Amino acid sequence: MSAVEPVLHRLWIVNKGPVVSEQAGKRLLSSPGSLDPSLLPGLALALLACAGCVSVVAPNRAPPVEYTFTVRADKSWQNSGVSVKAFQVIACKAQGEWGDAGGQYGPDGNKAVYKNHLKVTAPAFALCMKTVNQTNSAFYVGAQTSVVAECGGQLLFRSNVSLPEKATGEMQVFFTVADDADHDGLSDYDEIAVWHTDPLNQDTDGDGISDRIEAQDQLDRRTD
Ligand SMILES: [Ca+2]
Ligand SMILES: [Ca+2]
Ligand SMILES: [Ca+2]
Repeated sequence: MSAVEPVLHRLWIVNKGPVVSEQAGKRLLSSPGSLDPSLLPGLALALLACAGCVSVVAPNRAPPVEYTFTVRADKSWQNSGVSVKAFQVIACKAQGEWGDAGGQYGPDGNKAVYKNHLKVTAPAFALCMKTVNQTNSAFYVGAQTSVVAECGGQLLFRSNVSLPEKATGEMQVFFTVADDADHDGLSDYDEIAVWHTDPLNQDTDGDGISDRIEAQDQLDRRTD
């Protein structure tokens, strides 16, 4: 499979990081030509440091490493062995199938039956993810998603609520873990390489709508 694409799932799990605005903006991102990226880092550093809203760190411009993990049809959380830090962006794609005589389910699970599990409402048997230190919440991954880590720890995967006894099959999960210096929910690499936004500014164009919301809006328009 090709590298994980920097896409945001339509069922984006609530980003608990500090974003500038959660309002449903409908403006497109500024065109790349409207920004001079070479001028932004210094100005953004100063503004953000004065505001005290984010720690000032250099953005990571390297493409993130892609990991692969196989999730068994199993009732337990399974440890991928990959660690994340709080506020890192985890982008996932998954494929495969598990089930039994009652049905076969891909990563998006049984969309006819939604279940609540660890504060996540997702299709039964859908693929879910959390860190080992998350005790009361998880993320719905499905076939594709991008989420912000709530806390640090190794990444665990399993189905949303228990699969039936004797279920078989497996899911292949392909994922990346990338830094997000400004905590806006877009990775440094994606901001630089894909969205042409400032990795040190949560609201590059200063319109009160965060870079992540504007990126999501662009994706929504592409898929409508
Ligand atoms: Ca960012
Ligand atoms: Ca940004
Ligand atoms: Ca904006």
